[in-house]
Amino acid sequence: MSLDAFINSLPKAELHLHIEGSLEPELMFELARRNKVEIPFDSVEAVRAAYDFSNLQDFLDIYYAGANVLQTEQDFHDLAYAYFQRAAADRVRHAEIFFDPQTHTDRGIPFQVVADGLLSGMKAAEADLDVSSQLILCFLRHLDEDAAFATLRKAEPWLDRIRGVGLDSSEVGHPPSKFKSVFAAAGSMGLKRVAHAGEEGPPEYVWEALDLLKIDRMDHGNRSMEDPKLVERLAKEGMTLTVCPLSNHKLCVVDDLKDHPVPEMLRQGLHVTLNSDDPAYFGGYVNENWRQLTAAVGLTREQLIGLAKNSFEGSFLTSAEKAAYI
Ligand code: ES4
Ligand code: ZN
Repeated sequence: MSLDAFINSLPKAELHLHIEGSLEPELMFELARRNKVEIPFDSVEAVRAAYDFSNLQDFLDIYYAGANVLQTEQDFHDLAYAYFQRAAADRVRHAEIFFDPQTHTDRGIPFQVVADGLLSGMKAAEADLDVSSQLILCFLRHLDEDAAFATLRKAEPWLDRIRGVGLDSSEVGHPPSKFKSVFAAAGSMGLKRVAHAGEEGPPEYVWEALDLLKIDRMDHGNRSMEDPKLVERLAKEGMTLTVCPLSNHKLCVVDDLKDHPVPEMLRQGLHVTLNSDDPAYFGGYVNENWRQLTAAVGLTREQLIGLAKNSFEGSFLTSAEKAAYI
């Protein structure tokens, strides 16, 4: 079996996926038409051509603009279902997906529309495609902690259907410490905690995510590699890192995929998983991330099996549920 076929055949979980980042240009146009929303592009090709980023903020500006076409519960259902169809084709058996409620509530879309639409798409995907999933509510870190608390309050009626909270958006200048209290509140409500850290931000932000936010899983974490003591801590704790190779390349976190830190992370005993982040914007779904990274750095089949195992181990499934996959 070719290496590509081997990657395709491996059952896997996806643990770092922004559902708004799976909005393909074709669906963006369809929703713009359906909802009579203006978008600043003439064609699907023009949208794709605009996806040329030199850093995280460049991308975020376009990503938040794209999300404007999402208006109704049906739109959020369709967005989620389209992602799960692509994921199922990549043999994703379980996905823990991020959503950014503030991106929608701040433009007048009720939390209920977003949450119920996504949950309905997730339920349909589980029934039709046999992909299980959980929701992770992300706070936008460029906004203040009061806004995060207001979002957590809005989410209260849905907390039995939300697995955890996360932290995303512009990292530099918005350290994890800014969200210490809201993460403590979320933890006391029984929610899991994850945070983007060390994508563009320094190793200090990763320390803060561990010590102040008390995260259960680390999103990205690339810049941890600059601090040997931090790497030792992450390895000792068995902390799962949700790494996103094509995202890192598109956002210039790494200049060349050949220089991606995954091989060094594995050598140093880190629990790495491979994920697609915002697949509609970064050029590929999960298997494309696995394939391109493997071609660039030369991962072995044994390493690929380890990465697939890590994806289930690092998930928020119960031990019994994990045992069914691993
Ligand atoms: C994101 Cl790649 C990335 N980093 C931080 N926040 C995000 N939101 C969506 N994609
Ligand atoms: Zn992300």
